[in-house]
Amino acid sequence: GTAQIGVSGLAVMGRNLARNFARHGYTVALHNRSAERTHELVDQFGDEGTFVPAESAEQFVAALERPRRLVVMVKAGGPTDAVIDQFAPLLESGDMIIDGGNAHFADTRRREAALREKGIHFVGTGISGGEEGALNGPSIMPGGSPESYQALGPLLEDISAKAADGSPCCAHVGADGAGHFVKMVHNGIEYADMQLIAEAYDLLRHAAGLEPAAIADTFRRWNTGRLDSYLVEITAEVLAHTDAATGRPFVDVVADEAEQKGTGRWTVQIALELGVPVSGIAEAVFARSVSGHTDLRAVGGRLSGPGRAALGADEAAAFVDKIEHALYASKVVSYTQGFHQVQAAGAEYGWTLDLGAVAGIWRGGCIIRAAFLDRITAAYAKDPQLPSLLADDGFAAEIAEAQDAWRDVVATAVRLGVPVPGFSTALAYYDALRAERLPAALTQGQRDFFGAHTYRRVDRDGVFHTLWSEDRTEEQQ
Ligand code: NBP
Repeated sequence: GTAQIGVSGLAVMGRNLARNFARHGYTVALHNRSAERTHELVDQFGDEGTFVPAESAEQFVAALERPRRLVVMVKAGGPTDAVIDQFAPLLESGDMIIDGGNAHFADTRRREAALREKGIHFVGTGISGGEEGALNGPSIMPGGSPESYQALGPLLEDISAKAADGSPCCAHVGADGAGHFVKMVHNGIEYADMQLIAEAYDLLRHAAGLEPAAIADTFRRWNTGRLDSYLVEITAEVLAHTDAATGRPFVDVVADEAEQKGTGRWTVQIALELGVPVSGIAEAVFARSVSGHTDLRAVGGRLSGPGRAALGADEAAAFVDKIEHALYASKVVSYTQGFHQVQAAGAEYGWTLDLGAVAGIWRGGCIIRAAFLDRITAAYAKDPQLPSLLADDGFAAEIAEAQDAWRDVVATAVRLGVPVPGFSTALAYYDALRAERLPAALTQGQRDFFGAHTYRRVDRDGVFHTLWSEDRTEEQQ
């Protein structure tokens, strides 16, 4: 075969990835379960590069140069297994299957182990950026073996987004499911970022008393500073938009029930299993869930609130700047938690991860792209063993500077009855890390009392139990 790469699964994502490869000068073999999509692609976009359409799996595999590189871009779950089962018997040792779908990393680990026995490299790859990114440059997070990256990396880096400094938003993340894991955490962080921005909007509107157009201007201004990011940019666009049918602000005619496809939920489920506190992402998932419970929210009419008016004009102007501090500090905390989760997964699954490189991959092409990610890369470059992003001097100093405003924003929100689960959980996490003593000591005492679960002491090594129902002497276990 002559094709350097093949794409099987030519719905929106696969079609655009295939075109992206072709536009970069690669010969691309094409395959889809139903051949119409294959023909459609060649009919519509055949002049963008060199395509080799295949009617069958056998033809597709034969069209590829060896070692073969097959990108699978089908619906995640059963369809991915079906396609693997179809191709695997036709492949040889050293060939590579790249799964660019939104697979659960545990499925990727299972598939990688099974194919490794046959000498086939299975490269679970997180791809972010939607349709537009697939065509013009996505953020690419490949897992799998380092050897496979040797053969695959140059092609993927070619078609990936480029950061402001020109470097590709693609790097080998780690073995087996590491790429899909990091993609999942990316989506969890995306949920948290969106929730924090939503809380800032809610306070700008209901505490500072601004209208959507003025709030759009505020986000536009923030987007020129340390909050410079794709999500803040589109927030301004959405808030500035007027509904054509009613002439009202668009944000006021949209039903206030947020939906989700599930990757945020996965992030939280796995964080619970790993024992990693990703409270910002969890609150973001729960906030969407609360918004969707119309039955619960109907009860709200009977629940009393503080009955406070918004802030006065003088106070409001200063409060706007404080919200920027609260948003930034909370964002630093949610990234801290997300990176902790990636780091913990690395230890659990034996991945060698470069956390600074992970931040680097997200600088372009994906939803959470932001100037701020350079700072994270720099923090890990300075100290690859950083136990937490909050241990970085730069971030610690910025939060120290922001914290008075942050506390004031949370306190004001609480006083006015505006829900800020993201801002407040981030602050609680920060204060918990700072605390010299946590009430967990009391929790341990209770656990020992009712369940003889034992405790450790601050002054001596060992495990202890107090005979609570007897004479309350202490036994060393
Ligand atoms: P879909 O997720 O809608 O899947 C459609 C493709 O899967 C078609 O090519 C279809 O073939 C094929 N397919 C199905 Br369904 N069942 C199959 C089976 N049993 N055997 C073989 N092929 C089968 O496509 P998409 O929206 O382009 O997404 C592709 C992947 O990319 C998904 O995993 C998705 O989650 C992910 N995605 C990522 C992003 C992002 O931003 N990263 C965005 C959107 C999607 P047919 O044409 O014959 O029906």
